[in-house]
Amino acid sequence: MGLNLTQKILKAHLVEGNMVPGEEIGIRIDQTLTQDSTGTMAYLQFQAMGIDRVKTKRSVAYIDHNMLQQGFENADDHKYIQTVAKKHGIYFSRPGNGICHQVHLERFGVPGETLLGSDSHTPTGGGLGMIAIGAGGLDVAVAMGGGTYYITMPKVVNVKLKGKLRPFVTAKDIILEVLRRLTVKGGVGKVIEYTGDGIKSLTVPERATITNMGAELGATTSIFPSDEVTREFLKAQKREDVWTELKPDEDAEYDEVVEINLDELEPLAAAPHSPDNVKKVSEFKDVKVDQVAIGSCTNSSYMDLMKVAKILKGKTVHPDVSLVIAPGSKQVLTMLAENGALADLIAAGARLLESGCGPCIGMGQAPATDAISLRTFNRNFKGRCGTVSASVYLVSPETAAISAITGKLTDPRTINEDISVEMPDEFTIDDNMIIAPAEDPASVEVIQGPNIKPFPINNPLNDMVEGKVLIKVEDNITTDHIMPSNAKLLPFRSNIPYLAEFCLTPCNDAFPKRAKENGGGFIVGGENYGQGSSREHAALAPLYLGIKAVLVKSFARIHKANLINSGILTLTFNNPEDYDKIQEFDELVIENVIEQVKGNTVIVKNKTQGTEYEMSLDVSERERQMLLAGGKINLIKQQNA
Ligand code: MIC
Ligand code: SF4
Repeated sequence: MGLNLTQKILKAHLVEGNMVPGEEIGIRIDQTLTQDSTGTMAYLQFQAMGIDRVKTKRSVAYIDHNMLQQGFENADDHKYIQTVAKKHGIYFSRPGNGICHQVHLERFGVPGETLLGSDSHTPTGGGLGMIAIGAGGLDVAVAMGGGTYYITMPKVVNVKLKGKLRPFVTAKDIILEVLRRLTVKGGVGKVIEYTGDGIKSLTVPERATITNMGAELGATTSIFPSDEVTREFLKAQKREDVWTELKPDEDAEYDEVVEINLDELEPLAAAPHSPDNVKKVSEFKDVKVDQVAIGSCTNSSYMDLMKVAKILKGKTVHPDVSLVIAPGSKQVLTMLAENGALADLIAAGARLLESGCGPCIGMGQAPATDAISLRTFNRNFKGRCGTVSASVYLVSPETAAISAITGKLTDPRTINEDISVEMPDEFTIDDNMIIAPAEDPASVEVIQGPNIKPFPINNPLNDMVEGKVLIKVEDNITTDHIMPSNAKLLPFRSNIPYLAEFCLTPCNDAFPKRAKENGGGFIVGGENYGQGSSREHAALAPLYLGIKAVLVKSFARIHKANLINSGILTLTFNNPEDYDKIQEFDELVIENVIEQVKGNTVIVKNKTQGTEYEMSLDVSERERQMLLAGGKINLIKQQNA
């Protein structure tokens, strides 16, 4: 039987385990990336491991998230990351150089290699034919030290793209269509592999838009083959030497097949407040728009912004709309400046932001009360933009640009001009904002300013775990609920005690206080608990607050791994009715935990209701050891001793 591309790359990197879907495998990681809002933790953890120099082929530290510097905090973090990177063999991409995923695609990604990033949109690299996976900072730290990365061997879903997109229908609409069909939990435990004659007409940045937003499916990653289109892109980046052809075997098998006919697609939009709440743009009537934001790791490439510039050229932004644009990288911004497109954007009234995540993570540009914001981004969770009452729609750059002019959500097919853009033969290349690691590490002093606080570490598991249900939440709770991030909180990503004060507050303001008053306890959740970001702060803050176990209907992949890395029990209800019966403030107890953790079923007693729940502990042998030890760091220390 032939192999699909996912299986081929995983096989070439397999260190442990059998490639049977559902079983744990260990893979070798070639490259890592971090960004600043998860990076400080990752490097503190890397330093705690006592390894001098990274053992990967390439590790890069980006500064792109926490760019507002209202106080010393973000600047402290930047300085720490810059110095720690220099000392330990990591390339450093300075603030202003661009969004990690965009820059990595341009300058570092290599087809067929594995990439582990402390950011959930790391799968952007799948657009180049990489197995690129998002993970918590600690997993990335271990990979930097040469350690194996463990995942559940995924099922592979083949999305066959047929035909060709019609004008004004875009790569964004393809991934929105996949989200419409599979939903935000449809990708859990799966890799989405794209094939079919339709991929030939998609450039690498367009493919990267699709693999990027595959994160919203909950998928382990998404991947395209590496073909002539990939070679052209790498050649234009003066990196043709890293190109290899990669494709599935002719007789490759897949666990599921989804077919999309590109000729039939229309411009789509994800309505508030979930990326899978997708409808045709033409179905929305009179959605009056207050803000349009263009950029993010999904849609900020040269090609995207050139199309936006063509639509805006000679026009003026609607008087009721604030249009903000954040180019994906210095390369993109330079090229727009060189060819005059930047002037067209400015002349039309766009507000230019520096190259970075910006409004996507609520770093400024929060919309007005009850405002409607159209964004080319990937997540529209309630409150993520910084304004809880705002409604965010996710759209393509073309839909965003035309809507900025008309003032309402508008189908871009109403444009009568040709806005096609050719892929450049050569991008403008200047890596002067990337700093290479030191030749002489001993000469580098790591500067750790006062914003950087130690991270919490759990204790080995007690034989009896008890406490109250401190909160009960519904399905699809995101890490933006568990550990909110906005311009006010992001500066404290290196300060867990402070962040913990805001843990789960979008669901219930009282949660941190309850946790403290009760000396910790339990969290109860519904399906797909912890979807979204890779931030391990969503596990470290509960750990700091004394959370011992999280009881849910199902988990999202990265958050579950982060909880286990922190030594927090991850239990799922065997009988979904038990979720309905359990109440906030119920007193729970798990007896003989040390013995129970060795098996797959854990009995949780509800002392208040006099009942008990049969729950699954669906973890690998290695993860059981971690839970017993009180987390990954304790286990590593035990093993080293
Ligand atoms: C996001 O898009 O939510 C982030 C901010 O990039 C996160 C990382 C973080 O929380 O720092 C992600 O996607 O992993
Ligand atoms: Fe940055 Fe937004 Fe991409 Fe996250 S999703 S990496 S915040 S641009």
